[in-house]
Amino acid sequence: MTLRIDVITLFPEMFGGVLASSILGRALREGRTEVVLTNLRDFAGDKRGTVDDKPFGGGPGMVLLCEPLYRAVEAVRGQDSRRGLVVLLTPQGERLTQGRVRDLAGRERLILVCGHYEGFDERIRPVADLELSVGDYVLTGGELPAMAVIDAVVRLLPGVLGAEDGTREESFAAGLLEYPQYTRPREFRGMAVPDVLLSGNHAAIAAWRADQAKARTRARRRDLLGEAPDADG
Ligand code: 4GX
Repeated sequence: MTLRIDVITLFPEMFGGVLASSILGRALREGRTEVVLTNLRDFAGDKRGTVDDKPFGGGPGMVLLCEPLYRAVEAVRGQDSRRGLVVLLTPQGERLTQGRVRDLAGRERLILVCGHYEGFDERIRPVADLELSVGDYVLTGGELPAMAVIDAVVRLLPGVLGAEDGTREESFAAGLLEYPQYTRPREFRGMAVPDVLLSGNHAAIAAWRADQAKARTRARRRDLLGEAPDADG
């Protein structure tokens, strides 16, 4: 059974280019997954399509209403017998990692909920099985995070990438950054390709790459090695 991904959003048109292009576009055309977009506006309680209101207690900005969102989640749920994991995109969520991406890719159905505006009514939280954040910065809505989740998940589905890329994913599974890569020309603006890569010695190449991956991870992302990050973060 192929993974079904539902997206509940006020801006379904934002997804068009991303879902039609490149690897994601091909995966969808080949039926390796299915993405169903649902407009939250369709679940407003009035003809004007109201989905937000001013916060009780005052303060700036608008707050997403619970009722349209619960109606949308329940309607979307009913479109398929698989229950689906409801994922809310928010900076307050668990930071997305490749490990979580692997977990999501193994499920039968995901329901991604994208909020807009400054915030949402706190009572929306229980509708979600999981809250995810794509990083510690503030976006205008959950759509770009949802696209990041879709992209990262779909590339792991069977048949989406070649066998070669499948192995590359394992290097990140090992918790390291990628080793440096080169292609032609052998020299570009005074920068030469390391001799070992032209040596034809596959064992030496593998050792060099392992070494580079480790050194680069230590220099740039010590946290991935389970060590404290340095003073620069
Ligand atoms: N990683 N944002 C969420 C707020 C919001 C409003 C209504 C739900 C309902 C973000 C991030 C992120 C901006 C998405 C604020 N949420 N999401 N939105 N970083 O910045 O995931």
